[in-house]
Amino acid sequence: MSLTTNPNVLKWVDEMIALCKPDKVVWIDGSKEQLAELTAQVTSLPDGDPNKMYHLNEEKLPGCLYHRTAVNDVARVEDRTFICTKTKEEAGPTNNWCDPKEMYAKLTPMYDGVMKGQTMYIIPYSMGPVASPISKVGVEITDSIYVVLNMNIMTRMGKAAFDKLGDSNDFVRGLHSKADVDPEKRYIVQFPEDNTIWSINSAYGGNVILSKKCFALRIASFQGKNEGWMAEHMLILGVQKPDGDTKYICAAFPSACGKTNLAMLIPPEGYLKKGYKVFTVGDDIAWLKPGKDGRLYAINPENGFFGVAPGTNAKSNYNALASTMKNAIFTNVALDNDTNTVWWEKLDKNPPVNATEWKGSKVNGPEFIAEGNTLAHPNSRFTAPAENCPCISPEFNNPDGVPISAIIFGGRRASTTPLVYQSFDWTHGTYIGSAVSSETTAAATGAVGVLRHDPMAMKPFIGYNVGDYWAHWLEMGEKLGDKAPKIFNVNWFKQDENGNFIWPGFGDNMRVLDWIIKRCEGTVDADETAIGYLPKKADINVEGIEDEVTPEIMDKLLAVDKELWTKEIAEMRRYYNDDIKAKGGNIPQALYAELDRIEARLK
Ligand code: OXD
Ligand code: MN
Repeated sequence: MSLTTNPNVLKWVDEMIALCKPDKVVWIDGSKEQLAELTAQVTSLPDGDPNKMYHLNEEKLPGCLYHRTAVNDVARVEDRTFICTKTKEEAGPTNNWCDPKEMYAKLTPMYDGVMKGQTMYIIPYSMGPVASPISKVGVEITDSIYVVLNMNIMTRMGKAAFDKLGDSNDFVRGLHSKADVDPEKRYIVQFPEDNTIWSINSAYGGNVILSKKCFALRIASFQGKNEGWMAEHMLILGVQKPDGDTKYICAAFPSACGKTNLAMLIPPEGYLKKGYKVFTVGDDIAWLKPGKDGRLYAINPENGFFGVAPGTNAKSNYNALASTMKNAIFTNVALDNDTNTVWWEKLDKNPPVNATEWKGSKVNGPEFIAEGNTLAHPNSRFTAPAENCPCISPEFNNPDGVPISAIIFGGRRASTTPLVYQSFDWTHGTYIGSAVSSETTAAATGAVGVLRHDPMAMKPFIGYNVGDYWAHWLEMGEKLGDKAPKIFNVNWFKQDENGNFIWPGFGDNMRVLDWIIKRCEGTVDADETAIGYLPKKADINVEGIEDEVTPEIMDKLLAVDKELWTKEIAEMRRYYNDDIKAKGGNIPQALYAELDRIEARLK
């Protein structure tokens, strides 16, 4: 029985049923009983079935499930991701584009009868608290129970989303089929003008949890441009100061640069003693809209964390690890067969001897690693409910969101970029966002360790022309005026001549947040340099880490090397001209003017 009488939903669902021809259709109401039934089904599949999920140790990991995807289906596939706007210009130089008619014509035969013999699940969900005016509704159709169970963690899933929608046509239509999981026929396609997403031949999270990158970033960024708000690849955190006041900060870093770690940071001892606390509102995506008081407010549209497992441990991110301890899903990590628990690289120093590695072979963990293998895939993931997080913000479900004081950009940069600096104003901050670049990691397929431009950490996620996206940023700044958040840039990854990281990072990043907050409050001075405002050396609190971060190291961390920056600016001009403008991106004149100004100051 359908869960809604919304004629727009029913019409679309009927069309998709006619296309995919499932044997059975199940509307997902989000009830405990239905989820238990689906869990029972998927865990009772025989070993070797590609859809199989496994229960884990009920005492140690209650309610947790384990799954392995196909070995060629382990990450987002940017080369097979398309933005299908009417014209190529609208999609711009950072996206693969195809004419929507052509793309529908190509994919329709692939979906034709694809669910024969199978069940179609229809998942209504809300992105953001159901009661929030900033939230939006999506419906995902899928043939995968794994997707249903992930969507249950990552979104507010179930009938309440249809109640929110009423009879409106403003919902995002997502269609997913695993099909044959054939990488040659894998497509992740956004049709922003139709509020539609089609994903086929993948069963990996980032390609199939359509609420996440496809809706909450690609489609939502397009909607935001048209409706006067912003969808950004940003964590949201709150720092509660000893006086009880909480300042909220958003930060955009490219994939796998530690957004989840920063979002869940535990302040160093000295700060804890003084009474500082950090609260997580979101770890990956922020939807930002001006509020009634003219300030910028953020909600986290998601309801869970889809985090990279390797590297997560009690020290690097205690709160993330704690979030995975119940009702979580683990994908492509390793199993400890003695305890029926999970393991991944850097979880601890004791890889299981009786292990199953991420591809499914039984191995001796320590020996397997000694032979140069990893037990977990480098992009293996946990899907964990936000409510599990020990430091989840009391404002997490606030329909109005939280007021943002600062926006931080950053990336992995071995040199050039100092630990932290502040933009002169919003326009300069927009330039800084456009200049985000990072050494690549394993979150997407492709070479690892190569420097790539990733404007606002949104390169794979901007649902329209990047030049227009920058123009939208500038417009938002104008609208916000002097109520706009202050914009900063950070780099936790600076290295010395021997390739060692010179900033301790993790919880110690609190020391940088402290400076940022003081700048927002106007209680600390700064040095004006060619690239922006830099901290005076004594203003980054190093109490407790003086041995590690000596004054000489601090000099290095805060250095603005003229030669390197002259090269950086030349590279940015090349990037603007060759990679963006020459390929159809309309770069706002104001950004070129920023480039000119930095260049002049460097001279
Ligand atoms: C993610 C990503 O999964 O950015 O969050 O790749
Ligand atoms: Mn991300």
